[in-house]
Amino acid sequence: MFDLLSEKFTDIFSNLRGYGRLTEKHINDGLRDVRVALLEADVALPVVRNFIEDIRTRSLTKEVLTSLTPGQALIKIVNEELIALMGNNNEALKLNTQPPAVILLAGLQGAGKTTTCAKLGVFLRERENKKVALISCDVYRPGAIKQLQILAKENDLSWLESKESDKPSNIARNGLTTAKRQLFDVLIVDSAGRLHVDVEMMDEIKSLHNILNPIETLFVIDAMMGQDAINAAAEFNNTLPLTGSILTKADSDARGGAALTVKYITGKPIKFIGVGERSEDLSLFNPDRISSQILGMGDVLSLIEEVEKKTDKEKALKLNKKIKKGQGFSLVDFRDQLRQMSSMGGIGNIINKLPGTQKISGNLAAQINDHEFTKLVAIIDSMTTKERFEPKIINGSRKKRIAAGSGTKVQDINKLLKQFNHMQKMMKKFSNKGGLAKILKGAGGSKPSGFPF
Ligand SMILES: Nc1nc2c(ncn2[C@@H]2O[C@H](COP(=O)(O)OP(=O)(O)OP(=O)(O)O)[C@@H](O)[C@H]2O)c(=O)[nH]1
Ligand SMILES: [Mg+2]
Repeated sequence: MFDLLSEKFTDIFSNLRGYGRLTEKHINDGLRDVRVALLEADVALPVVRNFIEDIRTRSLTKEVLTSLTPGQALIKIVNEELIALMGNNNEALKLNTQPPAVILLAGLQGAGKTTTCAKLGVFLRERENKKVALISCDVYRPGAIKQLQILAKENDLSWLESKESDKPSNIARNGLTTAKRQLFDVLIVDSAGRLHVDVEMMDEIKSLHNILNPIETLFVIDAMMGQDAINAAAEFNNTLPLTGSILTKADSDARGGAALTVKYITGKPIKFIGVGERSEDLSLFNPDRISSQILGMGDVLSLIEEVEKKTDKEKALKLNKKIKKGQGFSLVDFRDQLRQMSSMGGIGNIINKLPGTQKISGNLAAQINDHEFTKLVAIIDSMTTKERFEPKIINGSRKKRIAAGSGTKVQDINKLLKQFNHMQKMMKKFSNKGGLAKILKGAGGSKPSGFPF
């Protein structure tokens, strides 16, 4: 996702960071590159123009030009402007109405409407505890109704019957009555794919909207379709009182233009983002997270969440206490941390999410593969308890014994002890501040300062 922009932005900013002081020329050159990158990513021209001008105005101030870290100051501005462009915060679905709250999905053919109906159904059931029903008004594409029925069944969602021989307006009317009678909280309505230039079909969706009076009317937009989808968004927005969009197939799109353009064109926020074909592949659209990804800051937020989720809180607390008490960070603690990192999908996974590492992650991940983890754990396993708590007693002959026991070489033992020493120092420094999650939060360079590797 957003790989193209992320790569370009990383390059542009690493160039700018190279200057001690930024001049007006540096900024203008940088902005020219940003402009090209955005256009290549399929961001609509008026959006690009405004965006660049806003950034230019804000960056040519004394504050940025005389800043000691002008590159950082500029990134901060770009980050803020990107977030504003996408709508600042995630806008939740509004379902606060007399039930059933109707959600109508509309969009071009193949955009992902039917798939998204099921994803939304699962999301609302799991996250909001809603009793959800799905219904299809797509009587045009053979098999479309069946497709929704199968998805409903697979996901254990209620499906209200509709027939290809029936009129969409009838289906809508009857569906609404049934959903009311059966006390569903939410009714998600799938509609046929249509071209925005097809007057008859656009009239049809308008009349479906009138019948259903949905509280949410969402435009489903395929991230891969680029400019065409953007033009369609404008037309759908003219026809229907859209309340937002859902961006699909973001997992397969490297450019990200739609994410940056839709809000500007329709004035309505993107509420969700589809990131795969499975029913659980739907996330809330968070402008700040998307911006971090685009700026090559990695998906630090989700990494922190992951660390917090996976880190054994009790062990971490115990460790913190112990270090505070002056008992120090032992090789046993180190082994625990290694195992935890391993359970988070290995160092490759962690590094991928760290700031500025997208470009090098392939290399790094290969160098520090998970084999390395296993090796380090094996070495610690081969030590005696005394050695684990007092590594300074590990002399030459002990090293030979440990190496033989763990199937490694004496150099490996030396390397581990060095890494451990480093880690121990870092731990001392950070133990008062909350452990690994905090170390990662503070990461600003190409690798977290607390990593021993
Ligand atoms: N990779 C990926 N594929 C998706 C996503 N959403 C939908 N798809 C795929 O896109 C294709 C079309 O999805 P549908 O849900 O049938 O699209 P639709 O808008 O209902 O299509 P019509 O009813 O024919 O207009 C299917 O193969 C889906 O699996 C997504 O977020 N990521
Ligand atoms: Mg469909």
